[in-house]
Amino acid sequence: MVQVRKPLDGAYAPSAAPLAEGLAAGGNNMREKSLDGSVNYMLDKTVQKGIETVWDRSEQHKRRCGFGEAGICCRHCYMGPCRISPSGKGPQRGVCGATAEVIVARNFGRMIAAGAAAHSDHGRDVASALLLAAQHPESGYSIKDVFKLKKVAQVLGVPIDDRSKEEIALDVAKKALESFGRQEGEVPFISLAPETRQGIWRQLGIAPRGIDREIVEMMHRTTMGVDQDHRNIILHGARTALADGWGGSMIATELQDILFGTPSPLRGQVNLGVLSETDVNIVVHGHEPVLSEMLVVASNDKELLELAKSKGAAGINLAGICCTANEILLRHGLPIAGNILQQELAVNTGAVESMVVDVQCIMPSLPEICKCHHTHLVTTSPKGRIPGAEHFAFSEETALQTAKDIIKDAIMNFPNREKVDIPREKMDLIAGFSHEAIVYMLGGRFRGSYVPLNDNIINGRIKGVAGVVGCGNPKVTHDQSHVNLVEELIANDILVVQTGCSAIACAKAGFLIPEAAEKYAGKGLAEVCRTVGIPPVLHSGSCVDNSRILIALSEMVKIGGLGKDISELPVAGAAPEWMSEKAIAIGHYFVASGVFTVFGVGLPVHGSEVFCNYIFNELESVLGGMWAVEPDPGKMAAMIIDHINNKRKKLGIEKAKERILYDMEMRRELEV
Ligand code: SF4
Ligand code: MSK
Repeated sequence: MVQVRKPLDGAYAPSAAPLAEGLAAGGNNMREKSLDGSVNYMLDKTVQKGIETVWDRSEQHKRRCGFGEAGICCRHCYMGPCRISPSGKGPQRGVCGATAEVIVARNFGRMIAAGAAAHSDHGRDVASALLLAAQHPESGYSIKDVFKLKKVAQVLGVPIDDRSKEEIALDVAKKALESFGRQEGEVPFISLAPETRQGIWRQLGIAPRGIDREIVEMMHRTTMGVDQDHRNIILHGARTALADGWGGSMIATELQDILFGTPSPLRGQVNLGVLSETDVNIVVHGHEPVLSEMLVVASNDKELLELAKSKGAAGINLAGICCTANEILLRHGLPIAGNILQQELAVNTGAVESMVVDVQCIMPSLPEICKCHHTHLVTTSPKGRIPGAEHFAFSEETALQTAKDIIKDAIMNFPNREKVDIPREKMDLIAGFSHEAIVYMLGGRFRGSYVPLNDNIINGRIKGVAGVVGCGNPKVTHDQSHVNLVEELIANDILVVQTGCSAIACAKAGFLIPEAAEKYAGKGLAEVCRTVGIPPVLHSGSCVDNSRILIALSEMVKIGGLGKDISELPVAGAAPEWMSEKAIAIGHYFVASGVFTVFGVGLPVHGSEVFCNYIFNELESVLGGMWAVEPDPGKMAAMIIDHINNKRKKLGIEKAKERILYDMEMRRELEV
């Protein structure tokens, strides 16, 4: 049985004198809203000022629609909307005759399609930027990682020979773009999966053909009166999700690495305390690094730095929120101001001259919050306009000039600052653990491989690997499930790989520094971390970078010793505070790749027992992976640890094998 320990304490010291003031001013007890002292501090301040945040609105919605939460309402046609009575006393079918399991499956399928569309449209934009870099190297975009370019070219079947990097990149970009509209065949990156896994997909007929095709087909199948078998819908859900994980998201990650550099470990800082009292603060927020990379370049422009000084600022401080933050952290070590639920609070510090947003996870409340301060809200994508924001139309062709214009606008806004109140909390971190960086850390430049990881899993120092990812959700205490779950896993010798807002939560808790191994990890994991020089929690990037985890799992299988398929590995996935449709797409491509995947908060599926039984039980015999849901992080940790122990048992490695130090005599015997 697993020993579940008490929740982490002491990771966050509340800011000086914040809470008492807020409570005295009539604020409710905000401390429980977040595990993070800086969040509680800012929430108290916002209550005093009467500014509404996501937590207030969540409270207003606390009597949520039970049909929606259980996934049993349908408005796919106007004979409805229909809802199934969970008590059995009301209607058990929609007007068209749809059962609860069909309604739940269709809703779940559409969430997968929406999430896959978001990641994949991101990938499409990156492919367009690579095309531009290949055709117009003077555009400001260039090819930074030629090694990776050649590696990706091989996967896509693009000849390398003695061609220039631009010629290769042109074909790589075209091939990547073809993957979206492809009608037949297979998305090329699935060839990176273990052969056994590819075989399972082909046998089930779910190897994704084209990214757009699978998403469109999911929308078609789930419209009124088409696919009426929940199993069949979820199998196509697997095909759609795989088109995301092994398609759109992988294109985004791999091509971003080519354009902007493959991440390697670097230092950074995280939390609201990274905002500067003396610099012009520009916060980038959203998901696509295509613009933020140009903002990084422009923020070092001498003329703009001079302009900032002429306006009374010490310099320009570029920081991030959410996944754009993860992108610029991983490649430039730029600071992260917080995860999704901190976006409004960053503005509420009064220290942000400009919040520059692109796409995804941007709260529509931002214009109202910005109006309470001097902050300019800047939209940049034609896909994401917000009334009340200034729009700086971004295109790949004029990216650098647009970036300069945005920074100039922020600088000119600096003298309009009034009262500034920045919480002091910030934490050091190490990030940048791309698949390539992990290989290098484990074995060096010439002997790099996953062999040492597999060896340490086999000898039991590391029990297994867990990917802990995903969002924040005001329905649960901010950051708590991420932090408690990860704390428990590393204490039980499970190496944790992270992306997205979950990585930011654990970075704030101090898990992403090598010293965390001694403080929080089990003996075996700590020993490996000490030897290799890594933290027990590896930050691998943004949401699309979950594709890095897929590649890492495939490499573990290919190295050998841990079975022939991802489903045999002692690994698991988790999204403890998820909220986005994108998380459902990620969860399902992990499941479809053979990974046991647990979500916190809840899942909109409980209105159908038949459906629950399918995804929580039966699916494992079909795909090798399955879903689970558990809101309690301690119990979630116990489920993951039990699952990993079971996999170890099946592999025959349940008992830790002690390291043998060979003497000369033993070596000679080995050589005979
Ligand atoms: Fe109701 Fe069926 Fe129409 Fe859905 S598709 S709204 S269940 S009639
Ligand atoms: S940003 S998708 S809240 S992880 Fe990728 Fe965070 Fe979830 Fe958005």
